[in-house]
Amino acid sequence: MLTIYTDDHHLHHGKHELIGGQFTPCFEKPSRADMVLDRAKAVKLGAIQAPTDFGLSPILRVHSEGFVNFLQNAWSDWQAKGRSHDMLPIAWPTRRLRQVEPTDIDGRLGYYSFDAGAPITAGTWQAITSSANVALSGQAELRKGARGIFSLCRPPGHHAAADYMGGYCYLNNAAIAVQAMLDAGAKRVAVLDVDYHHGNGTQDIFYDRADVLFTSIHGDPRFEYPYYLGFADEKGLGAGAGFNFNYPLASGSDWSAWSLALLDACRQIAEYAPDALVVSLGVDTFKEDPISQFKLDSPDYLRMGEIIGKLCLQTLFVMEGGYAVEEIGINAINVLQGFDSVA
Ligand code: OKP
Ligand code: ZN
Repeated sequence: MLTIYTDDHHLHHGKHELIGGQFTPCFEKPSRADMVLDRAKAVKLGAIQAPTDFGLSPILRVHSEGFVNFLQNAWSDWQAKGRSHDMLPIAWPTRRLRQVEPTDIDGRLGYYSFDAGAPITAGTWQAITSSANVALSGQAELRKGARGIFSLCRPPGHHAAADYMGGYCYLNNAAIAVQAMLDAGAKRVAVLDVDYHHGNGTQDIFYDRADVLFTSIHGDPRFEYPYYLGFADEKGLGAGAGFNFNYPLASGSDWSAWSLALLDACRQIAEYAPDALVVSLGVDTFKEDPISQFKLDSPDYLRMGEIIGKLCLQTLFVMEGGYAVEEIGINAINVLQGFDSVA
C-alpha cells in the first residue's frame, strides 16, 4: 500500500493541553507520526510519497472562509499582542451567548474552538495545510485505481467542523478528502471512524447530506470526550436522515464488543454501496492508550483491517489518533496489513 507522508508535521509541536485542570505535555506529538512511518518502512508496506499542494480551494469546500482566515492569520495576530508562547483559548460562546466573531484574537480563538486541547504554534498553519494535502493526495492516488491508500496525516482532523477546531484537530483532513472525491465525480462516499473518540467534526459537516454516510465507533459520550456529540440517536437531518450511525460503547470495551459494532457499521456501509470508503484511522482504542478506555490488543488491528478489506471498496485510510507512541506504528500498520491480506 502506498503511504502519503511529509515531515511538515514536525512544524506543529504544542507544549501543553488542559487535562483535568492541569497543563499537561501534549499527547499529540510529532513522534506519533514518526513511529507510524518507521513501522511502514520496517514492514515494507509500500512506497512512501510526498503530498502535492492542492491550495485552499478544496479546504474551503469544507471549512468556512472566516475559520480558514482565522487559522491562517492566528499566529501573526497573536504575535501582534507581543506573545510568543502557544495559543490556547480562554472563553467560548456557549448557550445564550452571541455568536458574533470578535475582533480581538483571544475572542476569535474561543469563537473558533470548542476546547483548550488544540494549541496553535508558529508552524501550525503550515503543518495543518500539509496534513490536508496528505489526505487530498491520497484521494487523488485512489482515483487512479489503487485499492487502498494510506494518508499518514498529522495533526489529526476528525474533531474539526466547518467552523471550529478542538481535540488536537484544526482542518478535517478526512472530510476534505471525502468532499474532493465527490467533487471529482463520486456519487456516494462512506466514512468509517474507528478512532476511540467520536468524530464530531466529520459527523457535523455531513449531517444533513445523503451523499456521505458517516459511521463511528467510540467511547460513549456520556463518559468520554468529546462529551456533547456521538450518541446513538443521532441519525442525520433532513436529506441526511438515515445516513449517520453512531456506536457508543462502554468503558473497557474489548475486541469482542468492538468488533460487533464494526460488523454492524460494515453492514450499513455495504448496504449504502458507496463509490469509496474513507477510514478515520485512530488506534487510541489500544489497551495501553494513555487517554482512552478501550481494550483492543495489537493482533486485533489485523482483524480490523481484514473486516474492512472484505467490504471490497476502494479505501483511503486517514490517520487520526493514537497516543501509546511505542505501539502506534505496529497497531496502525497492522490495520493496513490486514486490509492488504484480503486483496
Ligand atoms: C483526539 B483524537 C483526556 C482529555 C481529552 C482531547 C482528546 C482528543 C483526542 N481525558 N482531550 O480523537 O484522538
Ligand atoms: Zn481519538
